[in-house]
Amino acid sequence: MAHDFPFLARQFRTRGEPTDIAAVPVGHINDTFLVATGSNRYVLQRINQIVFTKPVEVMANVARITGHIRTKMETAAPGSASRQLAVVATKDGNAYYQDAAGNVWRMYNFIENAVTYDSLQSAALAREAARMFGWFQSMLVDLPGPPLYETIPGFHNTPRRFERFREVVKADAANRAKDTKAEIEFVFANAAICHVLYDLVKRSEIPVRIAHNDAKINNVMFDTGTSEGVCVIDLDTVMPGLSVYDFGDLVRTATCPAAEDERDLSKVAVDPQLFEALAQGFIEGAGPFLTPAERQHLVFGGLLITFEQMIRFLTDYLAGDVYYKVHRDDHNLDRTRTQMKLVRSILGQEESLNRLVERAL
Ligand code: GN1
Ligand code: MG
Repeated sequence: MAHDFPFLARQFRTRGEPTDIAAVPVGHINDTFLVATGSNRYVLQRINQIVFTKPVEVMANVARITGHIRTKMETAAPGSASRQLAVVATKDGNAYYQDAAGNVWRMYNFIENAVTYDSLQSAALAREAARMFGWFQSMLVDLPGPPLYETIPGFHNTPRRFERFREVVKADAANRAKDTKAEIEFVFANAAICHVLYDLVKRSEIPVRIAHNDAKINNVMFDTGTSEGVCVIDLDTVMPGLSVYDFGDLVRTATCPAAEDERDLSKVAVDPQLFEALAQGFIEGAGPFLTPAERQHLVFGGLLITFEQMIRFLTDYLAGDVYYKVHRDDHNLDRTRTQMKLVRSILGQEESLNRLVERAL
């Protein structure tokens, strides 16, 4: 589908007229474009409405979150406030533009002199990334007003994800179950992982707060000069969640230098040094408000989120690649296998990783 990008870019209150627009091939969900106006750059995104069925609620959340963080930063660290994400309004003053075909577009400021990484090898960066996600949660503990919308209902409801997995295996719509027997068996054998945090929430033994819920390593930006964390991005799933989900997503994406879709599984394992740096950084950022139950479940958060991600990739593979963007044959299967390997790696080191958390505390 061809979009009229010059027209779309002109709907927003940019400084200067848009001159260049280029696609940026990032993310598994939304479509992202870079808009330049000569003096300034912006990020234009089309929200994936199959995934986010209520984009208006997404943008209502995003406007509240970015506004709150900016306001706090203006007092706490004025120099950094302008390097936080901000929604660029449309010329009509809205947080998004809906085109004639119903697509929902939004624009952010582009954060200059900052980079993201898809994976890490540096303990210093791992520590800084985790500190940033802890900081991000801490910024939102006092968000005023009603709870944020649940932009994807049941996003980390792992028991429900498991039930859906079970149905998809049964239906086997793409006739792929025969090629993934080992992976399917692994999910069934480890199904008990799915219920642990869910049950703690039900018994009110672990607090539901505002979490990022997609705390992948590539959703934090670092300054190109100092390597310090600048801001947290990709805010569509910021909503009620558990603190340890975010730590868990960092364990999943920042403790192993291999890519999420690496085919050589010998490269896929949790590196305890990177893990220790993560634990230190997260405790530095979020430590002041973490409850004992949250502290005790940091490693488990890594296990849960990685296992959930394995289930999600395998579910999508079995369903015929309907959710995640895929760029090659069996892409979701390759992703499934890296996650499975990581789950094994966490299970194999659970005790020693827990000791590293205790040491960091
Ligand atoms: C998706 O688009 P991206 O890469 O930031 C997904 C996450 C997954 C991740 C796996 C809304 O995030 O939940 O963990 O892929 N986002 C959504 O890499 O489903
Ligand atoms: Mg992202």
